[in-house]
Amino acid sequence: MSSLPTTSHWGAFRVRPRPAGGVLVEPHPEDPAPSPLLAGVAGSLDHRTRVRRPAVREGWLRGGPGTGAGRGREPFVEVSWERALDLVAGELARVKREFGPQAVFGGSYGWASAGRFHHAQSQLHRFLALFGGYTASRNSYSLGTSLVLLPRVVGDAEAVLRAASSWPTIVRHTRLLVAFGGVPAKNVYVTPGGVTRHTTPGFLAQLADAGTEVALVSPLRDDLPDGPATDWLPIAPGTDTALMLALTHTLVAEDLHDRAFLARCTSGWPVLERYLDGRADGTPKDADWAAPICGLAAERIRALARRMAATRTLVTVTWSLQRARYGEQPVWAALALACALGQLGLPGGGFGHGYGSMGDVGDTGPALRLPFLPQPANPVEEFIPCARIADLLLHPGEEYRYDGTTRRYPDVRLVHWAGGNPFHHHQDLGRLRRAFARPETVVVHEPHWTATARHADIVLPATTPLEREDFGGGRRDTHLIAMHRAAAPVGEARDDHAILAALAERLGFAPEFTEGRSPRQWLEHLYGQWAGRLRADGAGDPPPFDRFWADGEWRLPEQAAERTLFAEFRADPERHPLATPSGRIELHSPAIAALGLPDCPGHPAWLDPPERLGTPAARRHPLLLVANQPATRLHSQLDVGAASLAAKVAGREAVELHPADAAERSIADGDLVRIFNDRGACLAGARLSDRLRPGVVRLPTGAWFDPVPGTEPPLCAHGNPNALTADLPSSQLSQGCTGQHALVQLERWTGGEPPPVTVRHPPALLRDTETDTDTETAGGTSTAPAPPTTPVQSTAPTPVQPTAPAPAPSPEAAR
Ligand code: PGD
Repeated sequence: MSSLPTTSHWGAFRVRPRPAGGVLVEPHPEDPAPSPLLAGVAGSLDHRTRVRRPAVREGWLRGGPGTGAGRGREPFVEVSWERALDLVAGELARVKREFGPQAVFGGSYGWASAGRFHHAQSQLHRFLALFGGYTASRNSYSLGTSLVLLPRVVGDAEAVLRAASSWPTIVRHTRLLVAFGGVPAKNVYVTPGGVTRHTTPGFLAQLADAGTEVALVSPLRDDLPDGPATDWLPIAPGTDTALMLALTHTLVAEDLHDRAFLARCTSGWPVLERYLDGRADGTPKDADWAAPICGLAAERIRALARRMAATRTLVTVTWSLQRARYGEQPVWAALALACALGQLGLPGGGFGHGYGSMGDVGDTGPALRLPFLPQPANPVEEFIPCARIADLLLHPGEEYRYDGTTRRYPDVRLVHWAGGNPFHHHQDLGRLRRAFARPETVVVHEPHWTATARHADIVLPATTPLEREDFGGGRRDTHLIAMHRAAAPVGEARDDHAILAALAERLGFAPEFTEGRSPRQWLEHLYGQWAGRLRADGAGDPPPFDRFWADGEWRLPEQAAERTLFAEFRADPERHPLATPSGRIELHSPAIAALGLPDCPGHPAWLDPPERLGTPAARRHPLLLVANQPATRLHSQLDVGAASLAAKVAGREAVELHPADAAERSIADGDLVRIFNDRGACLAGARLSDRLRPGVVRLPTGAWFDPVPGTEPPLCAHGNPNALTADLPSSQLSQGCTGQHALVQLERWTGGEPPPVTVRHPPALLRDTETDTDTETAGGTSTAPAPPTTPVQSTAPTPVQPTAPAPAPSPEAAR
């Protein structure tokens, strides 16, 4: 059979269905650097951890809403779709009737899958808005801190992120790249919605030929690929702001700063200068001051500042730096450093944010808006910054600050999640477990038995993109890709759209939700609208839908010449002011200062994070864990795929540690280790490496959380770092995620037979005797008392009995 087109967050690819079942995956023919994650696709598709039938937690089925203590601990009962949908519709209706729609949390943060129509959150948000509203969530775990800070200090976060110098410009003009957090090559394969041509790895390789030098400021040498001439400054984690301030101090002390640029294009420099030179607080932020904080020699800091002033320099900051306590500071301080150099707006100079954090930053693809599912306004105004999910559930009614406002957490009774894995993405998972025990009902749509599905009451099996039709593309993508269906849905899985359409039917608003269209008709409709807009704007002439579908893709029109936000502004700040109160880059923000926040003052400042090497907190837990993005999967997605499994050590997630730290603890490469602090613990397999700073250990995110029964705080048998991270906000300004760092201790496992990893098997599943005789009649909303259950599988990790392949559910029939 010929191969079928599709795309994913890790790029476009082609799929060849195999006669005996399953698929073969081939890279897109035009992709110069296909993602290594492609190796994980085929194995994940029909892995035994797929949710095959709707399932209800046993305690909820017996006791109804409000029995949350059993979440994540009890077996599930497999039920028919009709029963599951009746239960969910009944709960949505009950909660709205008794408490109002804001009692439904539908923020449902998460990456879900590529595909413009079947995108899980878009579907859920549309459904809940038509239902009468829901408590939403804002911003992202990726960039929640910068998304609040940047509009205040440069006027527009998106412009900084998307209108940055392109990679070809950097290769051509940048002579020195000072990369705080590096440019981690593993991340550039990923973009929301995907890119068809991964060009960044090629540009990174070209830096070497171009003679661009890189100052890699990171505790991890692997944050920059080998190749370019690299000066590795293995900074102590969480101390970049001190280094940035010291570099800026050196520029000023040695009169290397661009006074004219500071005067013309920034506001508040005199306030920052008083802080830098110590007039404000008695402490000059010079290289001698920063050296012991950062663990770098003072002379090295001064030498770097001089090199920066002598050549075309680009200062870049990865998003990981703001995913930490006081995460605003490194972003703001880097901007100030770039302003002091005076190169903002010059090709290949100035400031950039997110090179190496995502594939589309610096990409040259067209910045076109792709087709999208229309979203009705949410009638409920309540929202939370997404990383405050545990606070929301634990502290209804409590006040908190956000972006200069004081807000109150609503009282949430029902959580409806589709397309995210909070038991992967949130910090302090022991605390999140306590939080998730509180709502009356938790509904999750998931393809896999993730930890989030296991902490739900009602789990609805969702298809993956290979099992449905869609089209997709990412920001800066070169193609719109037709996503053909390549496999029958696994088990009884249904598309999120079909699930929500069936719920809307029960709740009486199906015509508004579906608008009478089948998914294929939606695709044609959205494509047609988009093509019409493009033609009207003179931006392109897409082929008719049928032709696009048959061709499998459409090459998007080339974009106009590169234009960066700061180029126009620099040329004439009077005529092209920024959208800040002063119209300039705010190096001191009177508006932020007026908020009086102790954790985010009015100018970039060194605020000592609670967890860093060498502080009193490090006495008991002396190692600094960096919990960064994984190289072998996307967040928690594809963790059961071949690429991720091949990288496990001792059957667990691999933790990298320096040979000196290993020797101190009698740990050899490949040993099973326990990593712990007061919040929790996890098991991991040791990998020794001298490519990280001594005292630092690296455990990437995304190993499926596997709490050992009866452990409190939890011991994760698999190696999820969020068992260890703190659930603290970056600050009261942005309330962003701070999962990047945690102090830990590490020891060789000596506890005998270690607890097994259970998450690669489904949880204990029971069969609903009512479902066995279910006549599958539609309609009605019932929360009838639970019937008796019979075990089909008593204890994990025995796999559930394979079910006979089910016919593909028809979305139309589900309506
Ligand atoms: P994913 O693993 O992508 O992680 O957190 P996020 O929740 O986005 O979860 C997506 C889920 O959606 C998966 O379980 C997948 O199976 C499911 N899914 C996929 N397709 C579909 C679909 O079509 N329908 C349905 N219903 N479900 C689907 C990521 C988050 O983690 C992010 S963005 C960042 S940047 C954070 N990074 C860190 C960090 O650096 N350090 C720590 N400690 N923690 C972090 N957490 C954050």
